[in-house]
Amino acid sequence: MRVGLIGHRGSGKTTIFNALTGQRAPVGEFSAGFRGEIHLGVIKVPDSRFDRLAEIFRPKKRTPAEITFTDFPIDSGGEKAKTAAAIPAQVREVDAVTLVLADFGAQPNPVKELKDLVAEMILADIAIVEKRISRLKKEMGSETEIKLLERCLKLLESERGLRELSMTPEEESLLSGFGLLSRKPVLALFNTSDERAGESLPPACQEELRRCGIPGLQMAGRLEMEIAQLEEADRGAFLKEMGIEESARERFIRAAFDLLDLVTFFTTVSDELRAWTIKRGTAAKKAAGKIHSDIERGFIRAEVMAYDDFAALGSEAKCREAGRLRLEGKDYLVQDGDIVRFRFNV
Ligand SMILES: Nc1nc2c(ncn2[C@@H]2O[C@H](COP(=O)(O)OP(=O)(O)OP(=O)(O)O)[C@@H](O)[C@H]2O)c(=O)[nH]1
Ligand SMILES: [Mg+2]
Repeated sequence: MRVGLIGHRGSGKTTIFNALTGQRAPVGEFSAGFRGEIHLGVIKVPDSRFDRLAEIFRPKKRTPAEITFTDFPIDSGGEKAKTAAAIPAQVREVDAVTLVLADFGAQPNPVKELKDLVAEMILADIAIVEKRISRLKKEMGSETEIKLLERCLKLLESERGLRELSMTPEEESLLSGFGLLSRKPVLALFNTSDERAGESLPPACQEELRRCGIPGLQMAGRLEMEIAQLEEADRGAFLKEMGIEESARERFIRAAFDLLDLVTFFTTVSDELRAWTIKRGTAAKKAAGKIHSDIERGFIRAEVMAYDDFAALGSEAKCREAGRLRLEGKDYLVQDGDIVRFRFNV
């Protein structure tokens, strides 16, 4: 899963990026010379079920689920913010957006930053949708698509995100290529000062989040960055001393899975155990597309075992015997922990 970090100048994007990935990308005023640079970091998603499956299968290769974080240079909140150019085009390629909001320093106003960013994402989508509509009109393109895009435009112009639009799967796929920002899952991350580590979100923030339908979490970025940059051996003791139970990374992963409603399924193909992240409620055929578009296209059926059954019975043969190996069709909704083998034909 690709997660993009965006936020106002100096809101702590790179600090949070370091906290989540353990990297040492330059932060603060000294980072001025590095502005414009994109930072990329990959972390593995810890999962005790994955570890247990690895013990049972003893696969040659183990590929846990990963999250790739991208820290984008951005002009949000600055001059460009009043145009559609504030958010770089690459953000369209991520699966989920995290808004980093400064809630530290002399006069923080994270609620305003949140509102600005939501507005900027809408502005950027308006530009894309308008351009596409005028092109379709000029080239006598599909009426269906024009109608759909005009519906989108109307909503955007009333300052509402496309997340609110209910669409048929066909409409969904018409739009999927544009990477519309206001349709992406979003998480608001309030970056607080060290003293407020572990506190819950103030009511004003919670209210604004509710209003725009965005889930939020709080993190003391600078402190968490320092912890993440400690040597592995010192980290545990430090966390204990500070009374912190879970690192920023663990907390973020849990929040992301929870708030973005993600689940994990496992595959074991050619001696590789692999974990995949999908949205809860994804149909088997679409989940197959996560692995390869050929498997989606040529989907025949999925052979599924629930993790709990497999862990209890200990082998595929035992699952089969106990009637716990199921054959599922393309519309089966893949469940958290499913161990899946796709049958396909290309
Ligand atoms: N007190 C405090 N300071 C922070 C926190 N997070 C970031 N800062 C400070 O804010 C400044 C900017 O942090 P960066 O992480 O570089 O912010 P950024 O959003 O990446 O900035 P640009 O890339 O320039 O837009 C630095 O001086 C940080 O030390 C925090 O949680 N608490
Ligand atoms: Mg930065």
